[in-house]
Amino acid sequence: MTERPRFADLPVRPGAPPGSTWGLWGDGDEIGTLNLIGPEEVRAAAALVRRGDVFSLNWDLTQPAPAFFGRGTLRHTIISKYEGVAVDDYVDGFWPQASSQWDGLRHFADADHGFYNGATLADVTASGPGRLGVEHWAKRGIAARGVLLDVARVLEHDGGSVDPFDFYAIGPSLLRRTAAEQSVALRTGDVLVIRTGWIEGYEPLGDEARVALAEEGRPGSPGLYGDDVPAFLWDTGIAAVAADNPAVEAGRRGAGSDLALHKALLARLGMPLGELWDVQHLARDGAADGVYEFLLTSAPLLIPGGAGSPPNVLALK
Ligand code: UVW
Repeated sequence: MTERPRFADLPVRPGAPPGSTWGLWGDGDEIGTLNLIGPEEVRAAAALVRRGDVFSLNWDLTQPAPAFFGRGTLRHTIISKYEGVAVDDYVDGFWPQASSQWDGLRHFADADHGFYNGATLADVTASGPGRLGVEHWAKRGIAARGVLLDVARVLEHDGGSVDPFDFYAIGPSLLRRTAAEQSVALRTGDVLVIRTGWIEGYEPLGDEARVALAEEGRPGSPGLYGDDVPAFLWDTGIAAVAADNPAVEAGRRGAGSDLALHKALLARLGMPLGELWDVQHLARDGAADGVYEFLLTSAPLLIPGGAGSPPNVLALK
């Protein structure tokens, strides 16, 4: 691609929804803003591995329990065979979007215009491999520069404590401020990872509180919010955005959210959303060494026609 249009100049395809990248990478494009990560970005990201430390950002696949949004919790069975000299196992009730996940391009539509690049509900519900299936990401894999913005830490330093289960809007100004305080700049092709402190809030909860949270429908949480978020992410060149909360975007306790950013980011921009990523160790390391950029690798599962996948995501510093 020669020059990336500004958000204000989108769409490039006549008739496509406002703020959409539809047609920019061709009518048959399957990977959306992952197109922003080219060989040059991957090489530069690889150079960020200096110490050789590896951080997994994958949460326990059985968490949260109970799962949110009517999803199920994975059940694991282990069996011994061949008279005890071998062990096999299998899982039931595996919902690829129940724990740490990528929301794929099949996951969410613009109610008036359809799925990314104009795909229809029939296109994305056809079984087997097909349009916008997560297999397209799985086959290429994801390697990029990752940047952690530890918004929760900045807010804690302000002396304010943010309730991990209530609405708190994180918009461009707070992201810019966090980046400035961490002395890190965002660049084209980056995977932006945001820490809200949600998982640290969730893990100590007892069964009753967990059930109550799951029954709220959409749990409250701090997260991205605002009409200016899509333009900020696109004009900054962000290839994908992830957070440690259930939906990347902020949710109101009880009422949830209208998922406006799912529509604007997934359906219109074609931008992958990573949810429930466990960034606790990475955040502690960033606080200790002041380095918030790293090589990020992710190998989504090759689920033909999948709407999402665990990210299998690593950060290497
Ligand atoms: C829903 O689909 C409601 O949630 P999410 O994309 O956040 O997993």
